[in-house]
Amino acid sequence: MTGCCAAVSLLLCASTTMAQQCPGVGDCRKPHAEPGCVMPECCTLVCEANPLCCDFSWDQACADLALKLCEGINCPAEGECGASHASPGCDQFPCCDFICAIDGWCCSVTWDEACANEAARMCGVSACTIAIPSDAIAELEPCYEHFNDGCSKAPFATRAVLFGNAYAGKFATDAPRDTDWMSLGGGNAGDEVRVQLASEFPWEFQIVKGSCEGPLEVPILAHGGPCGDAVTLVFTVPTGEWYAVLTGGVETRTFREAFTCDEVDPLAPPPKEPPEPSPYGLRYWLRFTHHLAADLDGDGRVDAADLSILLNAWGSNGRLGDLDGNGWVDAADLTALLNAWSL
Ligand SMILES: [Ca+2]
Ligand SMILES: [Ca+2]
Ligand SMILES: [Ca+2]
Ligand SMILES: [Ca+2]
Repeated sequence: MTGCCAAVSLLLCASTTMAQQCPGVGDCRKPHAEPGCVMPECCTLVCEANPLCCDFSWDQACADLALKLCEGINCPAEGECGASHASPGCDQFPCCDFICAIDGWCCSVTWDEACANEAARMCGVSACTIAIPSDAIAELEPCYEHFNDGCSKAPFATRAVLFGNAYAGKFATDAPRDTDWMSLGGGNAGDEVRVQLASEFPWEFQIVKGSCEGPLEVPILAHGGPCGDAVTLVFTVPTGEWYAVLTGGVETRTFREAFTCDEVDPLAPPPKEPPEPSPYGLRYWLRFTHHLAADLDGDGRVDAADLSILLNAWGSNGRLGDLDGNGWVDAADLTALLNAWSL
């Protein structure tokens, strides 16, 4: 026992040495000569139960205690964070802890290629703040509420958006995670849509088609961010019922944890103690613009000039004028053009 313990109570001494020894060195699940072990939370739990593990050495009794008390605490563990390995967890505590918070697979099953890629991309990033356009319309969906989560959360609801306007929103995880579903007013199948998008977190953008009863198809799936200038995505309006959906995620996983709400509503507090704040911000903005498929000369209107182009291409297999994409310019295309006629 160190000298301090002669003068102060054993409890105070134990808590002092615990603070000094956690985290220590050595695997918490295996005995080793040094006091303490490498997983901070597990080390603290074990030493609270048995201060000798932090005073003298991490013996078999301490290792046994760790196996009993530290289930689910897996960081740090053996193996480089940036390389895949069979065992769960990796050797850098903050990185391992963050990746495991958003991707439980990495700490419960195996640190696979996806975990290594997520670590390479997300560990050590610093938060950024994006500039939201001053004319952007606010989402009015508090964190932990689900006002526009489409088929993800009953009752079905979406955010109604119009071409040309900018819309701001926030993404925070909870159970279930936040998904922002948008219904676009206007636009016909075949029209080209551009989406300008910037966010403070890695985003996942989808075009979802069909009804909640199924089948739901995802003809467009894109990922990007965080930070930097707005990117522009281009897609074609599908036929039938469809929605644009924005949420957080990377190619390998969608985010379900670690994006903590930054607003606290006393009437709707978080359902559980939130995890450490995400290294990312929660805000995004986007703007949809569109180009009418039938606007063949691209002047923003469907009128006689476009009709003339279509009639000149009549019967040909040229792409210009083939609005329904069946390979020929014919009566079906003429009907589509007349239906899109600008008033
Ligand atoms: Ca939202
Ligand atoms: Ca939402
Ligand atoms: Ca035109
Ligand atoms: Ca056609």
